[in-house]
Amino acid sequence: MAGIDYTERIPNNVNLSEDRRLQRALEEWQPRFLEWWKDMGPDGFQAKEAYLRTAVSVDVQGWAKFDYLRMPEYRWGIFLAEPEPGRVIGFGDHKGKPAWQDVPGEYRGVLRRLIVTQGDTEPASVEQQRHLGRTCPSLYDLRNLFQVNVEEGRHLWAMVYLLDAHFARDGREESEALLQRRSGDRDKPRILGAFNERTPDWLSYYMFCFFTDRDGKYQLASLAESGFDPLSRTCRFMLTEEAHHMFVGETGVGRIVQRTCELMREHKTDDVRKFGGIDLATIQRYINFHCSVSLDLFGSEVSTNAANFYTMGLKGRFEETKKPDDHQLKEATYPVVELDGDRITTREEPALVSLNERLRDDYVADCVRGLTRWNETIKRHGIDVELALPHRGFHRAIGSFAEAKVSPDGRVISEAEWDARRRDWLPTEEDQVFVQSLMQPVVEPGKFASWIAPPPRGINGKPVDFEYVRLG
Ligand code: BYC
Repeated sequence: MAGIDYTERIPNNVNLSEDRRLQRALEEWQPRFLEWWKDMGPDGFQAKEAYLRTAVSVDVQGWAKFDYLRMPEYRWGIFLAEPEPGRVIGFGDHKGKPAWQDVPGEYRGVLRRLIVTQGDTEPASVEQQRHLGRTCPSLYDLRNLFQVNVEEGRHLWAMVYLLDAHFARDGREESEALLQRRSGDRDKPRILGAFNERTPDWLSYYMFCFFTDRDGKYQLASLAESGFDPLSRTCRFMLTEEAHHMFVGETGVGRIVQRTCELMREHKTDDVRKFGGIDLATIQRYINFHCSVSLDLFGSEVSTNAANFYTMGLKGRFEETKKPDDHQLKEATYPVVELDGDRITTREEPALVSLNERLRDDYVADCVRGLTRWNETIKRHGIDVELALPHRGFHRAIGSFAEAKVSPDGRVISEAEWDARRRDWLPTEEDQVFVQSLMQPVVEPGKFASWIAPPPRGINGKPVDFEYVRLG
């Protein structure tokens, strides 16, 4: 098992003690990170003990241990997946050459930008979720929120390590700036749109974990293919932690759907609001919102940036090495759904500039799998409603659809129709006020809020009524 050195101030498996310069840079950054965590991390719970998992190895078997700890004492550290001996670059112009252990000089700016964009999302999500603890639907859910938060903190460390280790002074400045930007701040916002949206309630939180963390999975998987080996190894290990975040999202929404169905059956009505549940129509509007802002995170359908990242060997496709083609894509084409006046058409575009769309397609297929499971729950209750993903052109702010108004079922519509129907499609102020009204904390072990079903099992073999966070 590849161990992590916990005797260091910064646990790591990168021999930090042998690199004095890097050690100094990270040790200078660490107190500022902790200050940021105290200011912007989970509000009101810094002194409470939570039952959290901490990475202790990068081996897939037995990589984490569970224990009670206070979040500021979490051992944030630097863990890279084990190196693959003889790894070569898998795609683009440098395909077949040895993977880079140092930043290739000509790609320095582009690579730094990619790492900073990835890094910026991590603290952003912690900031977005800062106030949720106070309205937790159970101790089980509270613990899961904190687990996700500390791991996003560690993912920030992962990117800061790359910046400090490989980009000298520029890297240190970027590391500092990652702690300066703030989600939703008008003057110093986070870089990508979805990370400046609010996450004011737990329905939004679970939607965020389902849709937005899943963008994280696909972006990290593409960066895990990178020819820059330290980035690849870092992202490979981050994906291990990321899987739990999507579990939290999928099961969180799934449990809300289940509770709604139970209330619908019990009271023989669609209108479960008066019984303390969230009606399926509201859940659908939240899906429409979170799905559309997350689709924006993939960038434009046709993107020379994406083509360049690939040709340079910096960012591959999802499961690049498993694809049976030439991994250069100079002649290939890819079908891209585009806006053509007031119609939506599919056009063959050069594959290289279509890489964002291709990744978005992989992502959508993965989202559909989750939705299918929620719909199975609805069906099991004998209810004739299906939740659906909105059309990819719906409510977009990035890419060709940003210019148009598109209905969730994929029709290009007039501004007037959009204005008239918008309330049916996106969460309304009333929806938000209603959902907010349900957000009353439930903190007795084993008890759950009225609007969410308990999970079938607890964490790490513990029972559902385990005291996941000690509030006493
Ligand atoms: N918002 O050719 P374009 C995660 C900018 S989530 C604002 O369309 P490109 C996590 C773009 O930067 C994963 N701006 O797109 C989840 C560019 O600006 P410049 C995060 C946007 O460059 C939950 C211009 O528009 N990781 O880990 O091919 C919790 C034209 O760009 C947006 C990454 O994103 C937007 N939505 O692709 C915690 C991976 N979209 O250069 C964590 C790294 C585009 O003209 N990033 N723009 O000034 C990338 O690979 C790429 O930057 C993007 C954009 C895929 C985001």
